[in-house]
Amino acid sequence: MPPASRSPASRYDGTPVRAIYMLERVAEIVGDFEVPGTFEGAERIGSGHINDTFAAWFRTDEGRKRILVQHLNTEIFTEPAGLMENIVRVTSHLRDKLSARHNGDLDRHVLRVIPTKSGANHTEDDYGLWWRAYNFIERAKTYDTVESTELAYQAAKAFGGFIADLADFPADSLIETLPNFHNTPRRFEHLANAIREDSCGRVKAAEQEIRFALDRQQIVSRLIEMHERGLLPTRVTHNDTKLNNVMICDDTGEGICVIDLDTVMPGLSLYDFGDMVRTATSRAAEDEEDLDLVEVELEMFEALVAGFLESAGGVLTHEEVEQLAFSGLLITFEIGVRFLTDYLQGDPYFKIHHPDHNLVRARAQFKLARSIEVAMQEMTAIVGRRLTLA
Ligand code: ADP
Ligand code: GN1
Ligand code: MG
Repeated sequence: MPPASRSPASRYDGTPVRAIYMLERVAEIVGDFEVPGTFEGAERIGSGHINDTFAAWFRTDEGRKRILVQHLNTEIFTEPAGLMENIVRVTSHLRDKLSARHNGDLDRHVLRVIPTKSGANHTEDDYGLWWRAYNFIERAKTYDTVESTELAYQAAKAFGGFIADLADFPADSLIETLPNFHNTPRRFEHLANAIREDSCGRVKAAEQEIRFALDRQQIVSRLIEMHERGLLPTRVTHNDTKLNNVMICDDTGEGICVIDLDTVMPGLSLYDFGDMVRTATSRAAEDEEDLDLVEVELEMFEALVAGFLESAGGVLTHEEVEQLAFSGLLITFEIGVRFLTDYLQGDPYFKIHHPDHNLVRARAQFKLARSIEVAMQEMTAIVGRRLTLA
């Protein structure tokens, strides 16, 4: 029996031994939750780098029903109780906001934590792993890569709506589930330490990427400094707004529900916009090896700006809007730095599918960052035009 989430196999997501092991755990814990019928089976879904996500289905009098069951990685999220409390409070706030506007099925628009039979918001299995369950959003899916400007627009509108709906939520009442999550200067320091230590002897293989990163120290502090000077407000933000963290409706193509709420905490709106630029301006995958395919598309960027301002424009300040283009560069660079650091340290954090995976991911982020640098004037002009229109 492999040990829990940090067995050597665990970093290679999808290995047969881990897949079977985790499915066994799902079958073991699913009955702890308020489930809709008789458990029939489960399958792993999604392509997240941190948690383990499963669809579990049940036989009921009205046919088959699914719920979402997820293992929360408590080696990364070391305060799981506070994290779940954050999610329960934020989703209930969103639900109140939505119910004032929608007559439709709220369960398609906001996550609902399914309680256990004893009323808790999670359960622990015999090995101490944390599990939670959510309503399953049917007739909708996530996209790992952006296929159209419409998709970019819809995703940005949904993430912008998330910020707008939480603008009146007291940010300081949430715990910081991962302190300094988007502290880019600190991420940069971690990289410098990993290079100095070279604990896995990988520095040599990553020389080019290291040089690219070290050459850009001058960009890392801009947003944090603006925040410290009071120019950018603290908000309740999502902090992990990659494209595949929003469910897109199969029928309408609309971004209907923001998911993956573990990192919802006080932050800057620009972190959220920046990660959309990273994941939804190039059609290439996050781990694309053909770097010629990794390139910012200005039409996608324009669609992101339009969608984000459509829903969040009413709450954003002038300074926030002015930094939209820069935020794309910063967050793309920051996530590249994190992938590179993880590679140098022997992949302790992100799940990987092959030994060089984090290096490949870092390379693609840096190529995209470079292409954003080149396009920065045009991107700034796109935002400027929107500002003039407003
Ligand atoms: P991770 O933190 O590992 O990225 P996510 O919460 O993003 O985990 O879930 C992984 C994937 O599972 C998502 O990209 C999405 O495709 C699917 N998923 C997550 N939550 C739901 C849900 N409530 N209903 C339907 N699918 C979901
Ligand atoms: C992780 O959990 P997931 O796959 O949605 C990571 C993000 C990174 C992203 C890169 C808690 O997101 O910060 O931007 O990978 N989440 C955490 O794809 O570290
Ligand atoms: Mg996710």
